[in-house]
Amino acid sequence: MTIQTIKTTPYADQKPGTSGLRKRVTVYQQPNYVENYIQAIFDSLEGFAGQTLVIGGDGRFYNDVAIQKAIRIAAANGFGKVLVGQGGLLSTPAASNVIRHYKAFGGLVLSASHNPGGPEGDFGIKYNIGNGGPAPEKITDAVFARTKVIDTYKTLDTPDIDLGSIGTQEIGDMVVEVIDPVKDYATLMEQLFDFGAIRELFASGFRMTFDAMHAVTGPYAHAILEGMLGAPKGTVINGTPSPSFNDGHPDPNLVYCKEMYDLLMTPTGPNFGAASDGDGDRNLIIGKNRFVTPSDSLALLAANAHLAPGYKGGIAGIARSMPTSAAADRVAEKLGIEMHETPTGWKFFGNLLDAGRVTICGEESAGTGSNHVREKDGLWAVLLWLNILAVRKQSVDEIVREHWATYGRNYYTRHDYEEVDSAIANALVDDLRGRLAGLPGQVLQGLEVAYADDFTYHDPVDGSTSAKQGVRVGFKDGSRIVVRLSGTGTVGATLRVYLERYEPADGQHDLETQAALEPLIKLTESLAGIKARTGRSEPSVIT
Ligand code: VG1
Ligand code: CO
Repeated sequence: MTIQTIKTTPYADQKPGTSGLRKRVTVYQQPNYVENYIQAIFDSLEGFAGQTLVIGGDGRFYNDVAIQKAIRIAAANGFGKVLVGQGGLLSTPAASNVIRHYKAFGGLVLSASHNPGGPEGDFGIKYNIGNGGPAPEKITDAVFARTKVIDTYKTLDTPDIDLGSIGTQEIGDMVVEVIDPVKDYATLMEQLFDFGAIRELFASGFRMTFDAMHAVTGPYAHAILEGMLGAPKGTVINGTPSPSFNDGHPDPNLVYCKEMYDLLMTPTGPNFGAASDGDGDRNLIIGKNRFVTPSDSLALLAANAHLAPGYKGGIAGIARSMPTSAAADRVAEKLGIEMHETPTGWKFFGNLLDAGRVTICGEESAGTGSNHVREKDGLWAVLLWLNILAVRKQSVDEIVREHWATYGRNYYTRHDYEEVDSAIANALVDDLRGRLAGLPGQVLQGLEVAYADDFTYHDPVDGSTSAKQGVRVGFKDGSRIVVRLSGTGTVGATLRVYLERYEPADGQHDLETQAALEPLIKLTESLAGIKARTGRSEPSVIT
């Protein structure tokens, strides 16, 4: 079989964002769009000849087409082997595990995560390195530079590979092995958690609902929760992956999981509700009468991780993205362990995890994970919660309240303004940036500004610097406003406003979140003029 070298012309818009290259499917369907991007990735890497590449995706529309292209390009570029999930499926954390477990050179994760799918929806490609985590900026910058000048790509002229059955095939000089997408991941979970205790919990009548949102976690949740852990059939809902996510929005938040939230607020509902996103790396946690914010969940998981066998020796440290609330910081302080604040996106946690400086990481955007892989992991978070509930024999609400009574409560919300005109959004953030220097010391609506800056991260492991990661204004009382633009949207700009206010351990823990944050909401408007500039009367999504 001969390797073909095909002439191509560059696209100007292949700049990877917070988590890979996300675009409308119609953009990806342009001639050579996928080929250019994958070839640009390979052109930016060295030393993969004869090595293994992992490929898998969340099963969304165009997954099947892009995987076939990726396999051919990998073969033509000299990879020795491709490991691909059966049916082209691998959740993002499972892909990370497969890369690590089989010591692959890296992997391609095909997903646009929580963005809608289908022919009119979004698609995405992300490259992960040998530690199983998203490529660091050094690589994504090199890939973008390469996409701007690429003029050829390599491929093979072969029929499509059958991804339906497990086993080994050959294409050119490369081996393609189709693997069970769930097995290795389930084994890893069994090592980390006390499955016996969780089985007993279900056997005792504890009931949960897990919403897989018609996305990739369905097969994982069926196998682990209903299979290995004995949860009753029907515990997992929407558990069959669909290329369009059943025309839904696979984002596990209170907007798209409203029905489950309502169910958990009724006396006859289950004890526990959880959901995961399109590619299986996010989690939503709701106990009976208690929604747990992702920032609180990070703090709670860190404080209780030692109850699970995989973390019984304690945790080395915690990392959170900058916009995530400081709730976890208080846990780290009490445990006397390292605490790190990184820019948004999982790629910034990789170095800290590899260096053994942190064990648990999290983001306010419903992402939590640990050193077991190098991605955030939705089902992992659900299983750690279950393990904690099984050991503590308390309800989610009781555990949350005890936590606040110990550490205080960080009231927290995020307001998103989606599909804002990019020029308006950029000007808004630029103007805010321009005024930061004058803010410290000023008293705004009764709150004194302690600091105001645009977050710059200095990676303590490799010494790299990432600037302009979000505007933050902190106040003397611990309150904070953060404003940044999303790096995962595909249309216009998404403006994210993150608001936080601290109430001490003996303070008021029962306020309604939006009411508790109302003064900060007003203050943000007077500082940034979002409503006036965007013409929006309210956020598109409040989480
Ligand atoms: C968002 C979240 C961020 C998360 C990223 C990828 O990025 O804020 O915390 O890591 O999505 O998650 P942004 O740039 O849009 O704010 V996923 O589950 O979409 O891979
Ligand atoms: Co995701």
